[in-house]
Amino acid sequence: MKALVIKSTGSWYSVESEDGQIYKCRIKGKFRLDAIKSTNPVVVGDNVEVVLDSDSWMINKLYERKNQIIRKSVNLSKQTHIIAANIDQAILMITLNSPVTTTGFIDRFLVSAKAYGVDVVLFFNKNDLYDTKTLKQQDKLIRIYSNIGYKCFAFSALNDSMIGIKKILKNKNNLISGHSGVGKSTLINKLLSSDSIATKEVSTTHNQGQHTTTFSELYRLDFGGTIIDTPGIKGFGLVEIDINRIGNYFPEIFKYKKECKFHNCLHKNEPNCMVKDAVEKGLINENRYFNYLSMLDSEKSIYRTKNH
Ligand SMILES: Nc1nc2c(ncn2[C@@H]2O[C@H](COP(=O)(O)OP(=O)(O)O)[C@@H](O)[C@H]2O)c(=O)[nH]1
Ligand SMILES: [Mg+2]
Ligand SMILES: [Zn+2]
Repeated sequence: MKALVIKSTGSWYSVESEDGQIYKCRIKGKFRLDAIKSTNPVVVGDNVEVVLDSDSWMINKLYERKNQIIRKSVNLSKQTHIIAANIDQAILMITLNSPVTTTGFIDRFLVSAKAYGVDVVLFFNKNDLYDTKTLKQQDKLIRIYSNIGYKCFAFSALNDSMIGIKKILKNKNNLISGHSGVGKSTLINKLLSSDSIATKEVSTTHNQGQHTTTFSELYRLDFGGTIIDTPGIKGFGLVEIDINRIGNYFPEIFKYKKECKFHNCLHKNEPNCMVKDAVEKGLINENRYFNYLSMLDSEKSIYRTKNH
């Protein structure tokens, strides 16, 4: 029977069959050995085949993934942790304050998503809390990110109707990320119809004192599509990235770099750099450029450089 993995604790997997039944499963031992080098061979968003093995359900086949989002390994071991699979769109939830989301964090998230080929939509939440000055600051950010092609939405998950938001999420497999406390669970609760099983699960999680769990969880949207909550994950990181490619993942740097004198220009101090030129002319946002430079520096030690 074909099913969708909606939750995983590492040893137990909740899967949903096509007729909406939920089963608790384990992985067949042999299958584990065949799996890729990862701490978790089967993840939320995976399509799997399950069979009844004596009296318990077992996952015995993993269907090919469209994509997978990997968390940067914390230690230096080669093992990776896969956050979710088969994602159409990533939502980054941002709050200007309570808590603060920095542009450094946003830009790192956007770079990672671009590298995975996953589109990102920016949700600016908690607009009911902001004073005029903060709203202006938010407008400025929205202008910067809209200008380089990202869809941005500002709202209050607590007070606003979610009609526009539903259109964005509809019929897609969405992953929602962002700092703890920005309102991800609040939004998901509001999106789920009150009679769905998932709502109960969300509110149970919620009642546990908003503790961040380590596991992603998938919810089916009754208007079409799914949304994966990624609690405790501060954005996703890349396991490996070529330092020369970081600029490609900033759309505005990508646009100007073709005219740089050197094809391998890193847009730091090289002569005739059209990216730096565009920054000076105000065509590229200075703050985004600084975030790019700081990624170059900090990533050097983390990301392996190829061809060097
Ligand atoms: N004022 C205000 N509070 C919100 C809004 N959205 C969420 N919150 C509150 O922010 C806190 C954290 O929300 P939660 O959904 O648990 O955040 P998560 O960690 O991202 O899942 C809760 O107390 C929510 O009630 C909003 O739009 N406005
Ligand atoms: Mg939450
Ligand atoms: Zn350059």
